[in-house]
Amino acid sequence: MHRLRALIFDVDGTLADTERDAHRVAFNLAFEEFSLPFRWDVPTYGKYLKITGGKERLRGFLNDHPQYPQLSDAEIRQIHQRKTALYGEIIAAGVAPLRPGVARLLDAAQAAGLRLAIATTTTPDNVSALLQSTLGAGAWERFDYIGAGDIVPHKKPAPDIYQHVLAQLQLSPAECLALEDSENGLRSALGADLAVVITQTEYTADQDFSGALRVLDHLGEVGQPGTVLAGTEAGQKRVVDLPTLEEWFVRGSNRSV
Ligand code: XBP
Ligand code: MG
Repeated sequence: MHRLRALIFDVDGTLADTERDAHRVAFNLAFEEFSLPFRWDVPTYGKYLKITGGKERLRGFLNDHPQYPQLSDAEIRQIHQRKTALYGEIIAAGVAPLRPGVARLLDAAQAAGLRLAIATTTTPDNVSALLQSTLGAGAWERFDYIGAGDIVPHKKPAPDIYQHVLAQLQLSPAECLALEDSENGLRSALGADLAVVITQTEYTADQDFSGALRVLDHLGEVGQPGTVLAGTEAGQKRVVDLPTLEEWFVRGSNRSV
């Protein structure tokens, strides 16, 4: 049996609910600036969120809509670069607070000597903007390693980003726990042999989380517990702290979903 030695966090949807009111809005502002004849409403964005990576998402949308200008890879990169800058401005304005329990768990893990890491498909500048606006200066340094964006060729649901982060941490998957919000993230982490706890979002609530240790609405705070949504503990209220994660992790072979 292995001891839990690191927590690996996804970013969008897991650290903060960034997609609807930050990424989507930044894409639309960029589309406007580049005089593109389409915008992404909330349901449309939800549909294309299944394609991870902003550049890949835009390409996927254009493939489905031949009536719109078919942009070159260079044009998509340029639009995406502007979207990243706009996202940074939106996040700096404070629209995406950390989800319940995230700051509490980060503090507890560090106090207990666990290592922290990030595995995300989002652009590194976006991680930096979010950490800065929510946890302040120096937040990046709290993580032993931050794996983000195009650092690996294949984004989630491929396991590459988690395998890359594990290699950088020099830890085995049996020593780490991943925290995710989406099916793509879950598949990526499971593909790297990691145990996974899901905190779902409005956009991911109908997804298939089979194979996760637990699925909750959020990690909870004292006085505002999260709810386990599936499996043997379904309906239980939990403030997910480090002992809770360790218990789920150790009993991981007894997967409940
Ligand atoms: C979510 C994503 C990202 C963001 C947009 O990443 O798929 O593509 O939606 O960011 P995760 P970019 O849940 O792994 O954090 O436009 O920078 O790709
Ligand atoms: Mg996510």
